[in-house]
Amino acid sequence: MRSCLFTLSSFVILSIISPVLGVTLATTSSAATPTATVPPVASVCPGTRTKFKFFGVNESGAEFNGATIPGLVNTNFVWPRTTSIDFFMSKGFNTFRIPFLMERLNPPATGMTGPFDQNYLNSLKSIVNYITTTKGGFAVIDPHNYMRYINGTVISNVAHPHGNVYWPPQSIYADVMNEPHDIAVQSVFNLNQAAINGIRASGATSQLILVEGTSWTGAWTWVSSGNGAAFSAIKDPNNNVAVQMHQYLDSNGSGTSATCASATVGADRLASATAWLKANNLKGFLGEFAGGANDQCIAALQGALCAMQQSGVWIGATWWGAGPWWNANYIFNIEPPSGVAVAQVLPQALLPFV
Ligand SMILES: *[C@@H]1O[C@H](CO)[C@@H](O)[C@H](O)[C@H]1NC(C)=O
Ligand SMILES: *[C@@H]1O[C@H](CO)[C@@H](O)[C@H](O)[C@H]1NC(C)=O
Ligand SMILES: CC(=O)N[C@H]1CO[C@H](CO)[C@@H](O)[C@@H]1O
Repeated sequence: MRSCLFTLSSFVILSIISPVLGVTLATTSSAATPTATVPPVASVCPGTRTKFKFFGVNESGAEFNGATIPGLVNTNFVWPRTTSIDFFMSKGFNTFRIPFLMERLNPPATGMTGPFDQNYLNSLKSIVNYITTTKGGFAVIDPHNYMRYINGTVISNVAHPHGNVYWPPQSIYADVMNEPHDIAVQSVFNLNQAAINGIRASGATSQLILVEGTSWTGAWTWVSSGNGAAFSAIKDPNNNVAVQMHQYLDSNGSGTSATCASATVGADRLASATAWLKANNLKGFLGEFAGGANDQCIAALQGALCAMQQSGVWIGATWWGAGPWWNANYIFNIEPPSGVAVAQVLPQALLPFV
């Protein structure tokens, strides 16, 4: 999401039901069942498709209230519910992107390359291990920092939160950095390339790494922003990198309205990025995407996912977003049992593409 982390914090506070409820609800959330039927995929997406290797949701919460550092768990931030993971895996999804804050993992007192906060690290490991080792899914570790650390200072080293975190399972993936913006494209490229090199040098040689460009890594502006020209040079010594892009379907692409620009806006906005991926022999991963819970957006979402699977160059996608603290009416909330996207968007727009 392209909006500034700090300005969104008051919105997030309003969204919090209660830290206590966050725990209580966990025991009931797996009972949810979508109410709409799942259309046969051939009816919404005919022809030959390549299924996603990675398909799932963002699991938000550990990055909430980013202006409060370090913040208190279950008061200012929250970790995903295991029952939410269970719910999505029971429906055939396998991938969870876990946003976290670098200021909480690497406390400001000792800085970005200092020691980790052990409580925060252990909680991150706990949910990641649940997803990967316990459930057999994939976890994408996402420093939700917009390429900035403490009060908006642009950072110079993004390898640390990845390269030094515990990495044994093959199924833990590094998202280098969420949504850099207002930083020159070549600087963002250089930081991503340095992160790949650093992560590989630290011994994590087999995991997928996802790079993100500037301009909030938008798919619709991937080429026009200059990301395309710069990122065509991305190199991974272990040859296991994909380009993560984000795409919202409202008029200005910011993910702040439940109204989609048109019924075909999903496929339209992805077209130039898909062509770029093909031309550069690279793979794409749509790490954030969403539209409102209405017929026009469902059509636009189906069109986007269909175009992606028909192209064969997109290896994954994660919906924004699930998580314990979204207000039930938050326009893209897919947290079971009653997030606004559960009843219709999930069965009609997402499940056909599992
Ligand atoms: C960040 O900004 C706030 C508000 O100006 C200030 O109180 C705080 O000390 C700053 N933090 C650091 C680490 O510079
Ligand atoms: C995008 O449009 C919405 C209204 O749909 C508005 O609230 C929001 O501020 C706009 N965001 C940007 C970044 O222009
Ligand atoms: C679209 C959207 O809701 N984006 C979110 C991006 O991440 C921050 C931190 O969780 C949220 O505050 C935004 O709302």
